[in-house]
Amino acid sequence: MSLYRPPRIPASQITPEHCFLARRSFLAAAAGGALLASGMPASAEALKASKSPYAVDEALTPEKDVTSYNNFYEFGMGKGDPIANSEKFKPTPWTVKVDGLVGKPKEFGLEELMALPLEERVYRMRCVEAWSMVIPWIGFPLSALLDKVEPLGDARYVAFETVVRPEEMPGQSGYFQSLPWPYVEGLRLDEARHPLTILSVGVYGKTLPNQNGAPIRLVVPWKYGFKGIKSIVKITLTDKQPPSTWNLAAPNEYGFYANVNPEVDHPRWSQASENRIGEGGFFGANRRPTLPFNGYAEEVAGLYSGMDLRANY
Ligand SMILES: Nc1nc2c(c(=O)[nH]1)N[C@H]1C(S)=C(S)[C@@H](COP(=O)(O)O)O[C@H]1N2
Ligand SMILES: [Mo]
Repeated sequence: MSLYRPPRIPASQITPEHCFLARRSFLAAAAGGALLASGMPASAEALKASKSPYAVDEALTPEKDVTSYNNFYEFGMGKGDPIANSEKFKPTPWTVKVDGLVGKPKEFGLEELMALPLEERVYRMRCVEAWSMVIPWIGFPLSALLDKVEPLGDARYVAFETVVRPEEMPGQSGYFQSLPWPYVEGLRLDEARHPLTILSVGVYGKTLPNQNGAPIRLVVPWKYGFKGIKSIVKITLTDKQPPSTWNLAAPNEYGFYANVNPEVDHPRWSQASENRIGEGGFFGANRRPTLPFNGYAEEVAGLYSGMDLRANY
């Protein structure tokens, strides 16, 4: 599925060093003004969605932060790069191929997926870089899509793949090349089928901006943000644990499970607390404790009973 090539930036540079670079380009973008004022591409469309009971009772992160402080290495490594460099990306037309160990493999047109009952889910999100946001995603449970293809009895994992379009994604070629492409991710089938796991097609009442993973991306709120693979073109049911990009790039730093766990530090920094983006003061005084499973332990801890979460990080 993915032809692994060693990343051209050393693992030691991936984080948190790139956070500093990122912050600089973010501040530069903010100084430019225009980008932040129009976080939404002209093509953003209003979406109808029912409110879901899955909603955290915390202040939403401002839309301008959700759409301008991003990780999407296909458009560059800085937090301000995705909004600055994704203008040429064309999220329509789009299809998602679902294949592998399923009874009814199928390539779904985006329209068919957007016609599924959409819900707004206000989720707490946390990046392994120790910042967090509260985001009103719009989407549908991944299980609704899996049901349509009828997974076979021996399917145990779900593999995901991002589109490869170097001509529209400057981070996938030349000087900005950083990770092996395509970006890939995976979940165990029971994680994929959990009702909190959604495919998102919108945020803040509109279709997804390119920088947030248009037209369709994964959202798994109890895992570090890097599990939330963007601009998905392929979903494959398998009987083997699939590769995941950050685990390939730096296996000692990023595990397959990537559950938010304040007790298991990243080898180079603590995971015990986090900065909530947008709450005044950048990486300032607004540190809060990080919760086990990002606050979703009641719903998902049972998925991991009996597992050593220090070994399976
Ligand atoms: N294809 C792809 N998906 C990706 C990434 C990426 O670089 N490429 N970055 C991940 C990381 S590290 C994070 S924190 C989230 C960020 O999602 P957001 O920018 O919508 O907040 O996307 C994840 N999905
Ligand atoms: Mo991340």
